[in-house]
Amino acid sequence: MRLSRYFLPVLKQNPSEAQIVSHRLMLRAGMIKQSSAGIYSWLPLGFKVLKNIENIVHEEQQRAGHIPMLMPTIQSADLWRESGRYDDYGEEMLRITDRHKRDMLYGPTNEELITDIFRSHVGSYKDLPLTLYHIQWKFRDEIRPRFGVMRGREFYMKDGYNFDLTKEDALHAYNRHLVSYLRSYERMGLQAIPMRADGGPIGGDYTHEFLVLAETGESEVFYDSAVTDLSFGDRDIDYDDRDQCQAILEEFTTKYARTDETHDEAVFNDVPEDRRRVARGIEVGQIFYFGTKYSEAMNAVVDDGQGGKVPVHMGSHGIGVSRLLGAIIEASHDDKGIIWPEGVTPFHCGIVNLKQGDADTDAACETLYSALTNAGLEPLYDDRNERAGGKFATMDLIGLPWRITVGPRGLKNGVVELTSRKTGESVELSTEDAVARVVEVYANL
Ligand code: P5A
Repeated sequence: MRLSRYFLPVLKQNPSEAQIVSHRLMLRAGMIKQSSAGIYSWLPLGFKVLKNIENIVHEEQQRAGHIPMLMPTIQSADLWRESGRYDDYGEEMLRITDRHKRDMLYGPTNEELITDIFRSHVGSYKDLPLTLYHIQWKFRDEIRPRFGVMRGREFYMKDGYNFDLTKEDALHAYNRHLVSYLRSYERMGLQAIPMRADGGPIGGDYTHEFLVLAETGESEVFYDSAVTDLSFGDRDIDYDDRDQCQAILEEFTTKYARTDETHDEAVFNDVPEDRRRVARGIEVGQIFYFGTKYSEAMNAVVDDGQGGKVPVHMGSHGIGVSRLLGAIIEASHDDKGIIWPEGVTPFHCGIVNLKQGDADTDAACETLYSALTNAGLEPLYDDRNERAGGKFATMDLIGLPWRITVGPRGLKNGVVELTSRKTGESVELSTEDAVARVVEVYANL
């Protein structure tokens, strides 16, 4: 993409409404624009990152054997009356009446809708196990939407639902989700720690939240600092291997890590004192096992192969896709702007032409642009007639992990400059070597 033809409405001033750095930087970098409280338009740069995050989630869910689909945002109130949650959900639910005076709602989550789909089409244990998921907009009429996309009213969520014959099978589904979530967050450059939590309006008492540690996080968390040494890394996972998935769950959840809802001071005090931490975190996902809560209420039963009919065991599993943009920025920025992890960056590499209109720098930039594009990467070429300082400031603000700077002086010596956004380190290389270096970085992801 050439910046002269893109739509990147960066702000020079710090927007006064933004209280935390991620919100401020998303506004300044022209990623989002508020349309009303807690509801945002996703401008091109923000939309690109949102899609990158969504792609990682899709890939990892399908790797785990979970099946993508799409359900609507607007749901009928009748299903929610069946489960009993229509009244329970309270003012967070946005209720709508259609022209025929039917009660509708903008879905805050989809347990009812998916259970209805399941009971309409599945009647036998032979069709289990089954895990369906979608990535779709949700609406929760939060009393205090704040921090930009972090606590929105309209937000983008991946929600998956497992249907199993037995509790044991459903717990394996739970473990598969935990493993696939750990992989997903790491691909986004994040450490998200699973912590014992509370079921809230979704239900069940076996649930973990995934938290990214950050001072601006809304949740208070208590943990053994040894959990921060754990990393998922590059492992071969067989998602059908129950023992392997169970072992990973134990590896990541045995040490003390809980949100304030489930915190138990007596148990916490068993952690060696120098490892006890009280901090704040951003909840980027949550997994639940709630057994037969919805299947009993909504009569989602299967024939069990022994002449009986039994309600299925279920769980639901969510990732806050739009919230993740905020969480990643909270975890990765400096005073100049965002520092995108390579896994989610909107463009792979920036190209800065220090002397637009100079035949040699223009030609070198064009060469770089096509070489990177031909290698399957997306460069962002700042080809505007702007001062170098302004171009650098924009690149730093929008946080591309790599920048290639092209100027007449370097070209005389046959070099361009390759700079890492994260470390600030620069090296002088030939154009070919600069391209090769960037290509190699992304090939190793
Ligand atoms: C699990 C999937 C559920 O709704 N039902 C379907 C279950 N879980 S949850 O924890 O309530 O939400 C899942 C994730 O969505 C994100 N999230 C939000 N993001 C932005 N703004 C909000 N107002 C908001 N509310 C929830 C969180 O990341 C949460 O973990």
